[in-house]
Amino acid sequence: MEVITKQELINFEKNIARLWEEAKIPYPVHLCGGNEEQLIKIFEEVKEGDYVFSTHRSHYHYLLAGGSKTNLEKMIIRGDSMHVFDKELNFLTSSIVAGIPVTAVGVALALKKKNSKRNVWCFVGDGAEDEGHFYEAVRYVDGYNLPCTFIIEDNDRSVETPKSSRYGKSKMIWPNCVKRYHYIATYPHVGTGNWVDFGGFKAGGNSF
Ligand SMILES: Cc1ncc(C[n+]2csc(CCOP(=O)(O)OP(=O)(O)O)c2C)c(N)n1
Ligand SMILES: [Mg+2]
Repeated sequence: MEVITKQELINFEKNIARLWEEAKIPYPVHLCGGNEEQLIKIFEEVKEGDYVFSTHRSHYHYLLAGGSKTNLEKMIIRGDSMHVFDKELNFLTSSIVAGIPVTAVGVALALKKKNSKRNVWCFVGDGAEDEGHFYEAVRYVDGYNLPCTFIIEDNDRSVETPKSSRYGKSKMIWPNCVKRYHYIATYPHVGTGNWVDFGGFKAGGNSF
């Protein structure tokens, strides 16, 4: 798989932000940022032919799964930032929070039945971690030992709300098929100010 660098990832999103600012993308876009190093490391384990399932914030996952920048930019410009799909790469997203784990489980079950060596990698945000659909998917994968790893991308935000406001001090202990990484998001958030001047790619007025 072609290796993409941290700087290339950042540059890609900066370019998308610029296109959005120039009103060349009249659709919602969820930028990535701040999690480049963690993702590059995780993707070292992803093998060609594996399935990668992502969320509304999928640009980095697609590029790291081997997707082409040109192809992704085209998809984003035509309004598909939240619906990135590539059959050749076994790459699929869902913009519904916690919508994708159930698909990941189904594919993992099929892979197991076929004695395939392929794995499923399913990314979710910490907001999706709150949802019942995620719990059900994890339980099934754990219970039937399916070839699926869930990765919680924990930026301590579901839109603008931190975990402490959502669930107090509650901390779930998940089985081994669930991994987590933490990051401080650097993308600008809608409603927090600085969409116009996203200078330095930091969220102005947003206290992460
Ligand atoms: C079922 C559903 N409810 C609400 C939304 C609106 N929504 C979009 S992103 C988001 C927050 C998701 O937070 P998280 O899963 O932590 O992902 P992050 O944006 O932090 O990467 C919400 C509620 C949605 N997409 N789907
Ligand atoms: Mg989050």
